[in-house]
Amino acid sequence: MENVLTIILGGGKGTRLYPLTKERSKPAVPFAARYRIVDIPLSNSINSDFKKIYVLTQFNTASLHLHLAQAYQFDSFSRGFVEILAAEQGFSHAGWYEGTADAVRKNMHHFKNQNPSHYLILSGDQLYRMNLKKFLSFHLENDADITIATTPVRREEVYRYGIIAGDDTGKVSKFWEKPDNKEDLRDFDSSHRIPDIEKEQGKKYLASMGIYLFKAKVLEEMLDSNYTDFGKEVIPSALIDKKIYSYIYTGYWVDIGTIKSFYETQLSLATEYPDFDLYDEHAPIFTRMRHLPPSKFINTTMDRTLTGNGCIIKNSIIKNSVIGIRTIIRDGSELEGVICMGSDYYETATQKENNLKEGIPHLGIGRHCHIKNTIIDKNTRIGDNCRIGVDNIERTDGDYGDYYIKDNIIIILKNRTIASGTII
Ligand code: ADQ
Ligand code: ADP
Repeated sequence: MENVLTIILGGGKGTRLYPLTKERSKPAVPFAARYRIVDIPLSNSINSDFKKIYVLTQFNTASLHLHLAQAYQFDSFSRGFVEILAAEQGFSHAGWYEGTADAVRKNMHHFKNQNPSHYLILSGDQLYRMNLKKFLSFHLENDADITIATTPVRREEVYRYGIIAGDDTGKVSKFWEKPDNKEDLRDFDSSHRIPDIEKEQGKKYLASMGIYLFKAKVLEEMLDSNYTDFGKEVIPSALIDKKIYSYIYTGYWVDIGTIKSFYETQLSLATEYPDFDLYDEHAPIFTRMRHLPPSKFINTTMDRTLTGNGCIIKNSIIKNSVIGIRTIIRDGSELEGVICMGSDYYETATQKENNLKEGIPHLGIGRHCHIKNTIIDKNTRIGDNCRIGVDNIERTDGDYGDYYIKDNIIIILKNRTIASGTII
């Protein structure tokens, strides 16, 4: 019986999702109205029956801790657990995890206590649904030391990935971490292994998905050295004397670790027939059960929109948007292409009276606002008559205090207030 430990890489010092990660760790970033990003790799692992899971993150936040503790409870017979290992709480060291392999190494003695047969390494910021049990079977059948999950990509995408070359059995002979688009990739043409349907779309190369299976002893021994990164160091050096195989996955797989892809992927989930199915009951995405009231829409038009529970929306028009838990949208507002993360709480009548006295907008979105192309983080107050992302004005990427513009998308920061009448 294999004893597989799943390790979810929950983000480096990286700033790709900043400012959504300004006050929370990456795994805790809210996703698709009711989830958090970490729910995706966790659900893939649990649905594949790998229930011993560590989440490696640079720092822990109240929200991540609460979310994991409440959402992922296993019965006492399953021996399952989900544990956060934050860099700041390391055992024999202080400071950040320097890279993906460093993050694993710094917790290795913790993992060894579990006496695993294999380590399954998953990236923390990808949307996909994969049967990881099949991945393990492939690894075992080949008696591989390391198996890399790969997916077919086009020439113009190779610079973003580790590209592999190998024979018909899947044995890897070469690995190139993020080759330049101009490099000579003749030796990396994997057409002979790629299914026709993918080849017809011009996909001739096999990209590492950053998902790896290691024989436990192999990883433990390799991390005795000072490698800091899997793609840059561990995999290339393993090619010398380890048996590496590549497993081909051709389903939906998207990196949601940048603001642009985070935004676009969620809006695509709100369309009628998205490529990723949130409604697949055989492999659900798990999340924390909240005891929230239903959402209520009064005289409101909703089109291609996902909503969480506990929202109240009145006299508004919402198009292709994601409306998170406890979102309040007041009279006469129009939203299109907006990801609104919602709130952690509702305001009481007394708090609202105080808001009026102090001239502060209520929590949520005010009256007659017009908002497009924006991510609104949690617990924000947007006053009345705001126009955000609507007017044809010049917007340059940058930090503007209460909001950022990144990849051309406006991001209103958590807990901030946007005064009535603001135009962005
Ligand atoms: P990258 O996309 O560059 O390449 P990387 O920055 O190594 O990915 O991050 C991989 C995962 O680890 C991400 O989920 C990230 O958040 C997390 N992570 C990064 N640094 C971390 C740290 N210090 N501590 C904890 N978690 C951390 C990798 C491979 C490529 C492959 C792509 C596929 O190197 O070969 O093609 O992933 O996306
Ligand atoms: P996130 O990472 O989601 O932005 P936090 O780390 O701030 O969130 O933690 C959010 C949790 O804190 C929520 O689940 C909520 O219960 C609680 N919380 C935060 N702010 C308040 C508040 N003003 N009133 C009541 N509860 C709050």
